[in-house]
Amino acid sequence: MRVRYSFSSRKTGRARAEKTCQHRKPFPKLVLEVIKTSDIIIEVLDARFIEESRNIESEELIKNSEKKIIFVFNKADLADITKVMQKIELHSLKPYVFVSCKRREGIGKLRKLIKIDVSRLGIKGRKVNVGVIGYPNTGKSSLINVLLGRASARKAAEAGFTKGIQKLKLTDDILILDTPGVIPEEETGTEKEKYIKQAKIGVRTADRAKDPEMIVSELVKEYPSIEKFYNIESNRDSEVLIEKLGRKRNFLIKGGKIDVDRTARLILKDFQEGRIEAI
Ligand SMILES: Nc1nc2c(ncn2[C@@H]2O[C@H](COP(=O)(O)OP(=O)(O)OP(=O)(O)O)[C@@H](O)[C@H]2O)c(=O)[nH]1
Ligand SMILES: [Mg+2]
Repeated sequence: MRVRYSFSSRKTGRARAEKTCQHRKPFPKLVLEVIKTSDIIIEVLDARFIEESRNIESEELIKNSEKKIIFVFNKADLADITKVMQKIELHSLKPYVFVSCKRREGIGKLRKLIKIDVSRLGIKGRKVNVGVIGYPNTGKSSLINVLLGRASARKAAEAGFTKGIQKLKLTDDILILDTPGVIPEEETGTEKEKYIKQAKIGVRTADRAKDPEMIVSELVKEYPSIEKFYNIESNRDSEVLIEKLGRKRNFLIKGGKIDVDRTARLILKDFQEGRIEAI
């Protein structure tokens, strides 16, 4: 099956990169190259949206090439792990580890999982390559920086930040590969469902989102936590919520009307950055 990918555009640095291939390559060439080059692959998922942030196509490519895969559920500081474990069957995603790059939690366990795989592979005479893949904005570069204990992989709140493959030295024997976030075009769901899902993960951040009002209207239906967060009663009607919140924040345009776009983007930003509980 030919898999086509799309990706957003951000700039990334390449500080301390041992070897870089910074020029853009079309997907899936880049994904295939990462999988081909890597002995072990870490798929970084958003702990709040584990199923939604999985790249099934990439997982299949990895499985078919008989490479090891480790699942990292990042941004665990934003998720209620007990609820996540009740909601999702994690058995098929072993080995996995909940990580918070922000709080530097789960890193020791991840290091152990990498070491177990490295010693099982028993590669001699060359470095072991560990590729890090995942949707844009899941925290791949942040994870690498925490693993390395220094800011080497460039990260940013803006999705699509990393471009090209960046190779960094994890230990004398292990190289870690930072890659740009990838959205498979073969994602399931309607265009609208895909768009909402990507908005949740933050593939396109609030400042760049198209139609933030539509996204917010869907999020408000799904997450009562949004109303609670702003302490506004709106009966899950986003128009009412935006109107009341805009007025509260004094987000006004000419004629004293509410700046609907600005208010919707604020809600989306608070949601994407985890200030609002997503479960
Ligand atoms: N709360 C929280 N935020 C995180 C965590 N890890 C990363 N982030 C934030 O998520 C955003 C994206 O981080 P990056 O490391 O640039 O993500 P990436 O997957 O490399 O993104 P691309 O290169 O665009 O694919 C940044 O604002 C990070 O600060 C975490 O564990 N918790
Ligand atoms: Mg990155």
